This record gives sequence, structure tokens and C-alpha cells, in this order.
Amino acid sequence: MIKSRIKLPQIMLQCVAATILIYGGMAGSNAVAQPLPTNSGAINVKDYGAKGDGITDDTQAIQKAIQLVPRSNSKHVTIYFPKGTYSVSNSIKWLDGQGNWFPYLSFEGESRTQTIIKLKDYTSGYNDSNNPKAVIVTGSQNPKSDGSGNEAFRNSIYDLTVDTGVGNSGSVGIDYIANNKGAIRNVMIRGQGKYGLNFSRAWPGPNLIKNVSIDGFDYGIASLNHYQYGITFEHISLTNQKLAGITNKNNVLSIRGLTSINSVPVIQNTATSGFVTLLDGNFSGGSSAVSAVENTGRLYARNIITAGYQSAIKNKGVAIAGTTVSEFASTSFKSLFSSPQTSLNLPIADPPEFHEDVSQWVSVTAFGAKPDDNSDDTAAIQKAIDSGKSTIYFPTGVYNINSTILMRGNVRKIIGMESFIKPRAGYTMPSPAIRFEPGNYDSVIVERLNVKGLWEHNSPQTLVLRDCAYGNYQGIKGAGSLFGENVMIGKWQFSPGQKVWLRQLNTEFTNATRLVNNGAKLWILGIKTEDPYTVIETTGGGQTEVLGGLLYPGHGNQVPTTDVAIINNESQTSLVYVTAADGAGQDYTIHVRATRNGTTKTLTKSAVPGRGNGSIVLYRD
Ligand SMILES: [Ca+2]
Repeated sequence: MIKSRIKLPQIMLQCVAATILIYGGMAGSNAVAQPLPTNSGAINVKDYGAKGDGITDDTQAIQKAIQLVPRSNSKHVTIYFPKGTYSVSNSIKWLDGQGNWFPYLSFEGESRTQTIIKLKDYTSGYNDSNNPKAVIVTGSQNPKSDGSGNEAFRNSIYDLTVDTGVGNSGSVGIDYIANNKGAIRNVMIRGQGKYGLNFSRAWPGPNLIKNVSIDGFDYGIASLNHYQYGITFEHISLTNQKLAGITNKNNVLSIRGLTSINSVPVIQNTATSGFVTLLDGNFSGGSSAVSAVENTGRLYARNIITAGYQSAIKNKGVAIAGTTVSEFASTSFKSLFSSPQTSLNLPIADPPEFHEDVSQWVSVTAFGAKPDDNSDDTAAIQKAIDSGKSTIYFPTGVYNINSTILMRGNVRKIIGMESFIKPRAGYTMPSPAIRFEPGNYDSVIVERLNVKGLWEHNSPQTLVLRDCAYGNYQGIKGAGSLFGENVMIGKWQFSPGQKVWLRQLNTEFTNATRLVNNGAKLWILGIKTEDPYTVIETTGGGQTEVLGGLLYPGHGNQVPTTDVAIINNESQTSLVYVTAADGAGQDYTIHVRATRNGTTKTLTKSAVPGRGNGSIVLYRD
């Protein structure tokens, strides 16, 4: 194994420290209580008998709410938990009405600190740490018997606390799988059990874990078995773990903004398939007996500050001197031309936030839109957008359009509640489906909206696409900054001068190049792709930085040997990723094709380390 350690100038390290102070905690969190309007389409758990009084056992009521309301791909269900303590005594399982595991479900609390799902102390069945048992267990359709699978679509948990109580040494806060688009956001998990957050069933990701604090447990976060498809973490706080903050065996974890106060290792990456990308870590407490990060697999780390540990990193049993790390790679960067052996280190920004009291929100249904009736809703949606209000919401359902929706005027936030925008049956989608035109505010945030068409960004405003899916994105010349967060969108096209930050990007459903960066600055934390074809082409002097993630080109098929994963055409690219391949011939033969000053070279699979049938790629040109 080739090891390298690169020291960056001290000045850069100081900049890093300042960044951590600002963003290492709960920056950007939805910390205020946020009730939902009564017609949001969400199911109020109290309507199914939950009391939330901290005394009544609400297990059956919550389970009833999950199972009695039919759901499907186009009819997502959000279970809403008003402030209160919901006492439970058994696992809350994400099942359907027939008792089968099923996805398309979200839990949403009114308040991260005041909506609490609490396991009763000393609950039977939760005392065996050899057979850990979770309070919340999400599931997949077409599941294995444990609910796992790779179709756990859009399972999400927002704005609440899970508390596993005392006397439950085998407890797990959340046993989570969500595929392609799914998030745990603004959540606290606390207890004295085995795992706070467990990803050890099959195909736990890809998904996004953001603004999550975990206090207690043997391990805060565990990913112990599966090797696909990666999980992205940002702004995570870990405290008071007994054995380790995070333990990862084979999976791909992409982490930014991790704070830890612990006397045990913060991260243990324990197997050769395990691949951890770690940015902006601040680890205090510590113990002179251990290092903060213990790596026996593959690790890329940048901007890590520790206190109290013997060292920041122990790599394959050897403690590497130093309590801070500017940049460390257990596998060296490759270059095809003369280039620095480091990442591009593009500036990182967090998306803007906008929260407005629910009394100010306006529903598209107030202007005549009718979900799920195959009637045209274009005019009603446009009236809502042009109403002068800033927060527009779509009660959960399918809305039909026959011409482009224009985002403009006072719109600052669209709350989709997992609604879909589609053409009526038998009609084609207008293109673009949505056009963002210059408006009255600096930014527009779109949350939880599924649009089966083109998102056209034709405005200097900053655009935030959060928990959005389907279709393609195009930044027109002059488009403002773009933030994509937990997004499943097929093709992306960025224009000269654009600044783009994507977190937890899942891209599939396209038979062409997924992301075309023409002269933009593109930063990605945690990518996952499926099927062959080129993932990113950077041209026009653009800059592209990929930090963590997993490309899955095979999908059961042979990958054409002519397919190139990444194209760098007279531009700058730095890459940190792995590929997963189920068999021989299911990986890219060519990872990178780069052209500089008219000369073209390729980085082939044979030139990079393997990961089973896949590859590990660290590249810079
Ligand atoms: Ca309609």
C-alpha cells in the first residue's frame, strides 16, 4: 500500500479552524419549532391515538398510523409528531397495511428538542447487546426478511429526538436504510444502548445524514456489513460513546463537519473495502492511549483537529505523529500530467436558509390546484407563486402541468411535501417543467418536490434543491449559485462562472453524461451513480472536486470498455471515489480521460488500487 501525507501551509490550517467554528455544530439547522399546516397532507399521529404525554404507551398508535394510510411511489406519507414525548415499548417498523416492509414514508417532528420518541426504561427485549433492537426500523419494498433491500425509497426522518432510555443495553436508536433519496436531518439520538444509528442491514444507502447529534451508546454510528451504496454525513456531533464514535466495516462514508467529544476513537474503519472520506473534523476529549481515527481500510482525511489523543490518525496499526492533519490519503493521488498531489480544496459553502411562520405559508390548493385528479393545475400553481407570498406549499399529491411553471417574484421557499409534478396522463411534460426567473430575493429554496421534467435555472438567484428528485437540471448562462442536497436528478449542466455545491447526489436514469461542467466550480460531497456512461465532464476551464462516494457502473450488465467515468478537458479535476462492481467487466476500464494543452491521456483501472472487482480512485489534474 502506498501511503502519503501532505502538509499544507499553516495559514490554510488556520482558515480550516475558523470554518469548523462556524459550521462544525448545528449550522443551518431547523432549530425552531416548525408545525405543519393542517392540510399539508401529513398524517398527525395523534389522530391515530398517540398521546405524546410521556406516560401512555404510543407504540400501537404510531404503528397504526404507519400501516392504516396507504402509500405508494406517487403517494408518500409523512407522519407528523406534534411536540410531546411519545413513549414506546417495541420497535416502530415501517410496514404497509398488509404487514409487509414498505418505504415512501417520513417521520417529521414539530421540534427537534421537544418531539421525543422515547423507549421506556428497562424494556423487555432491549437488554441483549448481542441482539441489538431498534426503536425505529425503516424498510424497503421487495425486502429481505429483516426489511432490508435496495428499494427503500425516500425514507426520511426530520426534526425530532429518539431517546432509548436507561436499562436498555441492547437498544438502537434508528436502524436506517434509505435508497437514492432519503435523509435524517435535524435529529438527536441519545441513549445507553448498542448503536445510535445503525446502517448494518443490506444496502443502507445512499442517503444523507445532516445536523444529527448522537449522545451515548457503545457506538454512535455503525455500518458493519454491506459495501453499497455509500452514506453522506454533514454536521454530525458525537458525544459520550463507550467504544467508538463511528465504526465502519465495508461501506463508503463521506463525512464533512464532524465534531466529537469522546475518550474513545472517533472513527474506526476496519476492513479493506471500507472507504472513509473525512473533511473538517474537530475531535476533543481524547485519550493518550488511542488515536482519533483508526484506519485499516482506505481513508482520505482533510482538515482534522484533535485534542487529547495520541495522534489524529493511526493507519494500519501505526500511529502517525501529529494531532492535526491538513490532508492525509492512505492511497496516493494519481495524475496524468504534472499536478499537485492534493485535492483541489475548493471553497465550501453551506446553503442559505429561510424559515417563515406557518401562518404566512400559502397552499397551491388555495388557488384551485387539486392533487391526484388528473386535472390540469398549471394556472393554479402559477397563481400561488404570483400571490406575493414567500412560502408556497404543495399538500402531498400528484399535480399536473401543461406549460412551464415560472418561479419568480416573492417566492423564497417551495415546500413540496414529497408531491410530484407530472403532465396529465397521455400528455407530455412541458420543457422546462420549472423555470427559475429573476425574483425579488437572493435565493429560492425548493424542498421535497419531485418533478419529472427539466429544472431550468435562468436567474442570478441562488437556488437550493433539497430532497428533490427526478428530471434534469440546467444552469443557463448567468445562473446563480446552486446547492443540491440529497437530490436524485439525472443530468446536470452547469454554465460558466456558476458555483455549485452538491451533497448526496444520486444520479441514474440517463443514457448520457450525467454532469457537464462547462466553466463552473463544482463541488460534490458523496456521489452515487448507477449504470455505465460518463459521470462528469469538465470543460471550458471549469473546476470539479469530488469528495467521496461510489460509482456503480455495472448494475448487472457489462460496462463497455470505451466508457470513461470522468472526462477532464483542459480543466481542473480532483477526485476521491470508489467504484463497486458485482463481477469482472462491471467496472470502468477507463476512470479518467484528461486533455491538457492538446495532449490526451487516460487513467485506467489497472493503474489504480482495487476494491473487490471495483476500484479506488484518487486523482488530480
Ligand atoms: Ca390536478
